Amino acid sequence: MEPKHPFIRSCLRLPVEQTPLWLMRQAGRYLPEYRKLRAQAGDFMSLCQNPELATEITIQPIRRFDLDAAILFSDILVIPHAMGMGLHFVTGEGPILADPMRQSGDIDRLKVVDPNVELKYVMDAIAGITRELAGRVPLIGFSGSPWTVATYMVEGGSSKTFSRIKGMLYDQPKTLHKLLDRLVDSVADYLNAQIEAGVSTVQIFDSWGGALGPKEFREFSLNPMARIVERLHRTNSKGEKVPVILFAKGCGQMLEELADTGCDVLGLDWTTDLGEARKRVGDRVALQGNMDPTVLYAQPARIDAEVERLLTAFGSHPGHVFNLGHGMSPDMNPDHVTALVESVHGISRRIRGAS
Ligand code: 1CP
Repeated sequence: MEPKHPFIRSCLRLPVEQTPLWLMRQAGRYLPEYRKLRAQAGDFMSLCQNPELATEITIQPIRRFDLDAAILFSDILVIPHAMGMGLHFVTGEGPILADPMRQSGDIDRLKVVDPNVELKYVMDAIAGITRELAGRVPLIGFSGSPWTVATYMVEGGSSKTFSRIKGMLYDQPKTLHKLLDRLVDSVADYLNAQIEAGVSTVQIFDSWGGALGPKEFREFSLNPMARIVERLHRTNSKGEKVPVILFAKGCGQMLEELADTGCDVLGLDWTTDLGEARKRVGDRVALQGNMDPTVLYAQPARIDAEVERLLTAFGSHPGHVFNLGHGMSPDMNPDHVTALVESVHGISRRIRGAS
């Protein structure tokens, strides 16, 4: 049976009347209703671990805007947390992971994760969200890529230089591979459990793939992601296809090789030209993206012009999911999101010739 939701249809390169969109970090601090719940919960991990609150936060942007997909409210760092690493979020500074991975013995101490045990709260949230959405829009599940999650586990938090993990990459490549192998298993099991729990699509975020040169990217980021894509269940229990999206930030030069992983959709950041990218990948994969998120700081008329430019660059072929090239920021104006959603739907209907 053919999927009916425009988002899933576009992921599978089936024709649609208007281009579907969702926004990375569409739930979060730019929404006053999120800030209210966040203040009540106290800390970010309490929100993630409470299925009722995670459900409510996932639905908030869907209530406010005519978006075509919801994304599970969680974080890529729940995996290291489930493996036994202490995790807390410091406002303004980001995540802090206790006792970072520095040598082989540290990796031996990590727990083997059963996603239906240590991450049961995520599966419960997925059940709650799918019940609440009742088929209105599909739900996207996600995980970080092994390389991106490993950067936090080795650095102990966010990094600008990646000095620890790149030191490990060049000095102790076997140790890094050992950690990445553990993460390939955990991420594949985790995403398959999300699919079993009811998500309609999964996205792998390789937010820091762009920190690597092409040779190192192939070995330490692309290869682990390809092994995960191979292991994912591409059909759910209802017999529906489950598209797989890879978003590798800063990796525009690797599109052909990313498409070779067998994923369905490639997420693009804003530094790649959308029209050129389409020419390069042809009909092999759908593309997702790629408006510079900072365009949302401009007035609605300027947002319209940028949407028109991007939709025209992609053209009327099937296989485009509109998105930002990276996540929303806390100081963005929700009214500009309303304008963006109207603009993408309205302009794409015209370009696709349906009105
Ligand atoms: O204080 C707060 O309220 C926490 C802010 C916040 C939020 C809203 C964090 C902390 N994570 C999230 C949610 C989140 N994280 C989602 C939810 C769904 C949605 O998109 O609406 C998703 C998909 C993520 C994924 C995530 N977390 C990524 C990959 C995507 C990306 O932005 O590149 C990364 C790198 C993280 C790590 C992380 N989580 C939070 C922070 C502050 C960071 C560090 C970012 C950095 O190192 O710069």
